[in-house]
Amino acid sequence: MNRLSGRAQILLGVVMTLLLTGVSLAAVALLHGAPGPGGRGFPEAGGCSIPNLPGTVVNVSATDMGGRMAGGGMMDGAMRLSADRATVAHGEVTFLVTNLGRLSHEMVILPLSGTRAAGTRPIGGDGQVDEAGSLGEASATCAEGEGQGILPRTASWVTVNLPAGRYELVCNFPGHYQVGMYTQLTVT
Ligand SMILES: [Cu+2]
Repeated sequence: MNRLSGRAQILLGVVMTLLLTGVSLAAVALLHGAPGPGGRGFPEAGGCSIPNLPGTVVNVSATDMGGRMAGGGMMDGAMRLSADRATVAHGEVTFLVTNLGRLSHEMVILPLSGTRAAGTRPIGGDGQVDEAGSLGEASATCAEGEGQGILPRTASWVTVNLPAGRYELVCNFPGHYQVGMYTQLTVT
């Protein structure tokens, strides 16, 4: 191989690499830019393809500070679960939970009895709260319902029939509830 054809080959290699990079970037842009059939999810839901979601859709987002420790423990408020509304009409409701954090999370729907306020459930030795009375959960990656957790930058969803009442949406990964992963939802 002479020097010229060697250089030509290198040049061809560079051009091909640039071309392939361009194609990949365009494909990624298409995947991220195109709204799913439901079109109601956060764009940060990553590569998850979200189906048409039935009923009233409540968008829930999970955030964290990347598991950063402060003073040997996690600060209160270091992780959050927030919904785009505080009240919703009773009936068919779909929760679309998007994980914007850097750790895995989930969302469990628990009833709030009596006058109990969100965030005041007793926490067990395992760092979790009792899930008795759960109406459903979204804890699968890019899928509906129960799973092993919602990986960062992905989403999970669950459709439930909610009677009127007070509810608390919680993340029951060990330790997460006690540092702020809960929010109240009133069903009218
Ligand atoms: Cu969590």
